[in-house]
Amino acid sequence: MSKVASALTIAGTDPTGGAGIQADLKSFQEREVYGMSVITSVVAQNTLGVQEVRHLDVDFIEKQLDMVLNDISPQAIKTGMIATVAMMERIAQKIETADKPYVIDPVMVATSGDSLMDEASKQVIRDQLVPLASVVTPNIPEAETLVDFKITNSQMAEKAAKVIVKELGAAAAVIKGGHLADEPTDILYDGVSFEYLKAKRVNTKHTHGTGCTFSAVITAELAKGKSIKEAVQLAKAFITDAIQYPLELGKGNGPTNHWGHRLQGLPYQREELS
Ligand code: PXL
Repeated sequence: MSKVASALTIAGTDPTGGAGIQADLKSFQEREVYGMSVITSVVAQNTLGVQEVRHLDVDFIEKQLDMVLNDISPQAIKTGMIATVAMMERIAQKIETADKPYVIDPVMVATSGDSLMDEASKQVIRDQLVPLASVVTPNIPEAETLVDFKITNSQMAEKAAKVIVKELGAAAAVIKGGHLADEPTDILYDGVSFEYLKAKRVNTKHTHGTGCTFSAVITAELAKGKSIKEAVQLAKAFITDAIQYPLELGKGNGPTNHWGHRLQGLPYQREELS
């Protein structure tokens, strides 16, 4: 048995490397977790926006999943962009069978404002994927879609997290506060208590792929056996550093800095599975 933790991301691509599969793999690597990936859609995009999306055939997505899961069993799985109902249903079956810690980034719209999901998929993510999740990581607009009410303050965000856990069936939810007016405080609810994860707002336009990176770090930490609370706390520190040390790349909303935490000295330990 390998002593290295591994994690699998099931998501779309970003050829400019800041979001999607590419961000996930970079984040896994930074946390010393062996990264694997199954591609759902190939996205022609850059830091300015999305130009075109090609969805892979559902049978072929399943084939990729089988090739990974029949060979190297990940300790945790995350999903990002899953654009269609057919993809979601097939992927949900595989995740249920795999029975591993599972993080959903319920990707609906890119940082650029471009939609990354069919309308009908929004119901399926709520009904079929969220109940399987260890952690769901919506931003405010995504949480609003999942719970079907407006979120304008932290009380509403707490209520949304509670609905996602108690009614929709996830083990935990983190509502990301980046879209709220003041401090970007995230709210974690694990079915028992709330935890407020605070950070100072950084004045930058380089936030492309923040959601992908944050949820990938949570996945990596769960793969190493960390608790949900520890994993989310570490991911918050990681993404704050990734935003704080921008790379100044691209003509639009540039990528975050996946090695920002090295500049900051975030606790970085080699983990071994027992
Ligand atoms: O962060 C959301 C996201 C997910 N997946 C892909 C993306 C983006 C945002 O740009 O491009 C492929």
